[in-house]
Amino acid sequence: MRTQVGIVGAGPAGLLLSHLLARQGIDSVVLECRSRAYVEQRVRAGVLEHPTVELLRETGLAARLDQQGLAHEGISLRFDGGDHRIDFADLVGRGIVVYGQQEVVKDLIAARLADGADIRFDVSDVALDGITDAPVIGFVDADGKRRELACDVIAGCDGFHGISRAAVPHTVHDRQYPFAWLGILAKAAPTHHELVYANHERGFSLYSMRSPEVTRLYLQVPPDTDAADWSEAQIWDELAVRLAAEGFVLNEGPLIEMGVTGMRSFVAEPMRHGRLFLAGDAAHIVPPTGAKGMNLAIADVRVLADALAEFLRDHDESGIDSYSRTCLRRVWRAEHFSWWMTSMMHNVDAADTDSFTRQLQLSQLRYTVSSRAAATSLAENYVGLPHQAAL
Ligand code: FAS
Ligand code: PHB
Repeated sequence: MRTQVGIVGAGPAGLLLSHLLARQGIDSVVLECRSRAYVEQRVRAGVLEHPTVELLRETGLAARLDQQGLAHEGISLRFDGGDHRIDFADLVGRGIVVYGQQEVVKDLIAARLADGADIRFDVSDVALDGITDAPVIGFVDADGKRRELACDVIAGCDGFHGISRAAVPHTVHDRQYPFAWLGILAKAAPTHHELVYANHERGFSLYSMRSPEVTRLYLQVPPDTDAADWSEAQIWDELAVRLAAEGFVLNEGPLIEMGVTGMRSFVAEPMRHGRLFLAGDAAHIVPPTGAKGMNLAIADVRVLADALAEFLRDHDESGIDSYSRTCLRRVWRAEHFSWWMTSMMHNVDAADTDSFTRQLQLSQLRYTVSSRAAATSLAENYVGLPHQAAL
């Protein structure tokens, strides 16, 4: 087999890269170790930044998003028993759209297959070779046949647990947090029209949603928590305590999905080695408090698609030479914002409610919601700095 770009991974990064390359006349093959059904039902991110929504619209991927996505013009920070709204529209003149990552993946797969793209699901034994000069991806196809895909470049879009990062000599920046998130998806109509981030002395909780029928909720839990440690009743009871506020009603309902997500800040530098380019979670991880994970993956592949098109079509290497440096400026901006939101919202030691750290947190929260300058800083980072911003 031969193609111009061999893409490992059919998550948001790999699928969008394939789409953006095709729009520039560059062909690719996407190799995915899971089934189509698995990647389309995997519940993960929920918030699309403004630049992400604009890019999906500009590239013909937003039909369902514009029908079903929930446009939001702000979020609330809940602490000291009260709500404090951050008004994105007033502060920065743009907002976000709440639309599940699995819906984005479904839209991308449908668009790529309608375009005749070669996406191989259920592959195994993926191995990268010749990445400095003549890349070849070895793999076993879904039908059990061993194959070799010769390509001009390889895009490692295989997520944090993929194989690509190991093939790049890299430096690691890694920070793990002393807590995790227990997330539930419930068949319960949302009772509030925007997201609520709550800092409670018992721990952080997040109120989100997916549709007029489905609520998405998270609880800060100890880092080694097993979802089986919590009964549904215990989850709803704890959410009711941490999200309590005047006039706020929490609708309960049957759980559709439940899982525990670890909290980690991770960056592998550089994001390129020879003809191998890393994008998305393969290169970096952020704690989900800033709703940046998937958006960062999309920002990476926007840069990578242009760089590879200039290289493969126009024989101009400037884009691939600056790829890692360009992406890492945005990566570190998102890493900082996600660390800042995580540090401000999570009560690190629920037993020590008067600690120095807690007083710092409360002061940061009070300042953020009372200063227009501080609120604007949160707003412009949360809705997403423009992809062309000099960071
Ligand atoms: P992905 O991990 O999405 O995709 C990588 C793909 O590569 C996968 O389909 C995988 O099966 C495949 N793959 C792996 N190894 C392979 C191999 N050897 N061969 C072939 N294919 C291979 N972000 C948020 O903004 N908000 C959230 O609430 C949030 N929640 C999350 C919850 C969980 C449990 C996880 C793991 C992540 C969460 N994220 C969240 C982050 C998430 O949205 C990622 O940022 C996003 O999926 C990144 O997209 P990709 O880089 O495409 O990686
Ligand atoms: C979600 O809706 O899943 C979500 C929203 C905001 C976050 C993280 C997750 O910061």
